[in-house]
Amino acid sequence: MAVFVVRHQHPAERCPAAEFTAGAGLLNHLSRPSAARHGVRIRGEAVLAAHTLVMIAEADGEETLRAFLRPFEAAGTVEVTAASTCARVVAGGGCASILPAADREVEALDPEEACLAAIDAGLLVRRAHPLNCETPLPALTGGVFVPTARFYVRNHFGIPRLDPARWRLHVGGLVDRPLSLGLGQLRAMRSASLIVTLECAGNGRAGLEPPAPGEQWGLGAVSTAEWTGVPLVEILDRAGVTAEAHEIVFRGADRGGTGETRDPVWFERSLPVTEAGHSESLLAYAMNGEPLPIEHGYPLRLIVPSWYAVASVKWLTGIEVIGAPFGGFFQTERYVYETARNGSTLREPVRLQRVRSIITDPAAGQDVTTGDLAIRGVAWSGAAPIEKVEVSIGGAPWQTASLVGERRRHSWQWWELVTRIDRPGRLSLRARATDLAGRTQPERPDWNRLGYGGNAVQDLPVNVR
Ligand SMILES: Nc1nc2c(c(=O)[nH]1)N[C@H]1C(S)=C(S)[C@@H](COP(=O)(O)O)O[C@H]1N2
Ligand SMILES: [Mo]
Repeated sequence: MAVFVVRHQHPAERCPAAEFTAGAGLLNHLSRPSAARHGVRIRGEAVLAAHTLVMIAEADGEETLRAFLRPFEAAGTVEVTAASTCARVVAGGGCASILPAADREVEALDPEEACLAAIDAGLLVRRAHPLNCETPLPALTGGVFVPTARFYVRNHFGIPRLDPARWRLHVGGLVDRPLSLGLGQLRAMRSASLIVTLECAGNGRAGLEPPAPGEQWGLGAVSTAEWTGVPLVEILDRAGVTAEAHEIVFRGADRGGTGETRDPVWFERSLPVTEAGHSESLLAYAMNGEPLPIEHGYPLRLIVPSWYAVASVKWLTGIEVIGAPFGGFFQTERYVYETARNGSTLREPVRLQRVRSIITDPAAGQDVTTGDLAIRGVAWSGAAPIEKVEVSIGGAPWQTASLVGERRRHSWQWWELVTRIDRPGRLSLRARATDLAGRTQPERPDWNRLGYGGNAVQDLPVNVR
């Protein structure tokens, strides 16, 4: 549907609204059912004093709308201007631009609709197209899992709309038995469920100084869900990985230009064979007990527990076993810690999630009162479960918080500290997690060119009254 602004004006002496039958007739004509019969949806209307009606309306084209507006043409003038919506121009990159031409081989969700649905669900949109949204921090601790509609969304391209009837997962390369599996076949296989925290390696990038390029994430590019699917090892066993195998490449159905490569690239990532063969990775078709939603990879995605979420390829269509290191764009040009040391550049791929805690309550800048104060949050680490979380209030020595709920290998742990605040003023709350492998959060982020893994201690200001 296209959006139009309509302007109708009539002479004061022939104002139809002043004549009761004509007025009522026009009202009926403008009613929702009547507009719908003409293929028109009226989004809003206003009448200006100078016998002018302004309307925002949707129709599949200008002709449809003009046909509907005929009674107004009879009463005066009608001006129709093609328009856009805020979501559409932001998704397209500005009022003057149109949306980038979609990759014709990949049918994708309408960027405007996807963006509006995310806003309606309460997500914080960081980029409208490709759609990138954070979970608001208070929603991180609302329930055992983050409700699916509020799970953060990270996309590099448009969101592919895959037809489950035609979709297949192809497994090939260095295997004894190439496979082509449909969704029904996968659902009939041995399944497993795991509670896994996904965190984007760029989470917290907005706090880096100097700034690093890429999505300017606050701290909400992290969420936890229960994922259900077929263990990856099951599929690899069926296919029979050969002795020459080195890495396993996972391909998503989404692709696009990068600005740095000549041709569009697929979203593809690899895992070392050793890792894939031992890990608890899942080929997930369900999230929080429901079919995977389209934004999160319908019909099938990889979940690599404890790794930064870039490894968890969505809209999976292919698994290819290769005999050499994979050189794809998202493997070697992105998701790499790049640091300058002694005149040369060190490059190390992003893998396990670094230890981190986030304060979810109170919120940054919130007013709190003197007396008892409960400070709560989540903490996780890819290397090992959380050992402790400490909190420092206004620069005072660290106090140990209590860990709440079950300790799970691949999911965050809730924590809580109830303390007293005696004096009013501006205070800084800080939380620091340490895992059972002895890793702890640094005071300052470990700066790297592309801004990954910045797990420095969060500094959260509150106003005590
Ligand atoms: N096919 C595909 N898979 C993908 C991505 C993508 O853009 N395309 N983004 C990755 C990154 S960087 C992250 S952080 C997670 C985000 O998963 P979510 O959107 O379900 O939260 O998906 C990963 N898998
Ligand atoms: Mo990410």
